[in-house]
Amino acid sequence: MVSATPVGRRLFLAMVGATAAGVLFGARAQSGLERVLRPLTARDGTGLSSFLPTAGRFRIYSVAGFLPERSREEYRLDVDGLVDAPQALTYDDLLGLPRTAITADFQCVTGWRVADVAWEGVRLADVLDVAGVQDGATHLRFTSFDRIYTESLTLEQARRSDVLVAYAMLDDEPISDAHGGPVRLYVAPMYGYKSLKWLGEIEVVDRIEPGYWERRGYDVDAWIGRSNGRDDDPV
Ligand SMILES: Nc1nc2c(c(=O)[nH]1)N[C@H]1C(S)=C(S)[C@@H](COP(=O)(O)O)O[C@H]1N2
Ligand SMILES: [Mo]
Repeated sequence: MVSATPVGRRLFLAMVGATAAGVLFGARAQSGLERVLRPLTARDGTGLSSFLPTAGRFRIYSVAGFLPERSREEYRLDVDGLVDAPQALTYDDLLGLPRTAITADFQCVTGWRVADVAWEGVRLADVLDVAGVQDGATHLRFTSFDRIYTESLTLEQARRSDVLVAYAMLDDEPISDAHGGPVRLYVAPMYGYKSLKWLGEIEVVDRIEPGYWERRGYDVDAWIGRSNGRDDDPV
C-alpha cells in the first residue's frame, strides 16, 4: 500500500492518539460485513476492530468518540458570517441545487487509501453563491454537528469544482451516519481530514482559523502528495 513516510514526532503522537480514540471500526460502508459488525465494533474500545480485514477499506473516524445521528428531515446546514443572506439549508434545499458527481481515490494522511469512491452532492461554490459572499471574506470555517471537529479552507480552495457538500457516496447511497451523513464535506484534492463529517455550519470569515487536526500538527493546505511530508500519488 503506502510506505512509511517520516512525519514529525508531534504528528506521529497525534496519529497514535487518533487511532486509540477515534477509529470505531473499519469496513466498507453498506457491505454485509459492516452491517454484521457494526453493533459490535461501534462499541469496541479495545482495538479489536483493528484485526478486521480493512486493506483498501475505509476506517471510520470520529474524534468525538461517537457517531452523531441526524435525520434528513431534521438536518440543517447553516451558512453564515460574511454573507448577504444567512441560510439554514434543508436536505431538500441541497437536493434542489445542481448535482455534481466525482469519483476519486480517498486518501487518509495516515496511509490508507480507498480506490475509486463515487461522491455526489453540490459544489461548495454553489452553496456559497446561494448565501452571497461579501467583499473582504477570505476563508471558511466548518463545524461538525459532533460539536468537536472543525476544518478550514481558503475561499479560493472552496470554489474549486472538486470540492463538494456531499450527500451521497459509494454506490449512490445516501451517506451513512458512520461516514458523516446526512451531509459531509468532500475535498477531493486533499487528505481525508479536510473532508469534515456531519457538516453543520459553514462560516464565512476574513482570517484563517486552523481546524481540529491542524491545531495538532497537520498542514492547513493538505494537498495529496505535497503536504505533511508525504509523497503519495495524486488522485
Ligand atoms: N467530524 C469529523 N470529521 C472527520 C473526522 C473526524 O474524526 N470527525 N476524521 C477525518 C479523517 S482524518 C478522515 S481520513 C476522514 C475519514 O472518513 P470516514 O470516517 O468516512 O472513513 O474523515 C475526516 N473527517
Ligand atoms: Mo485521516
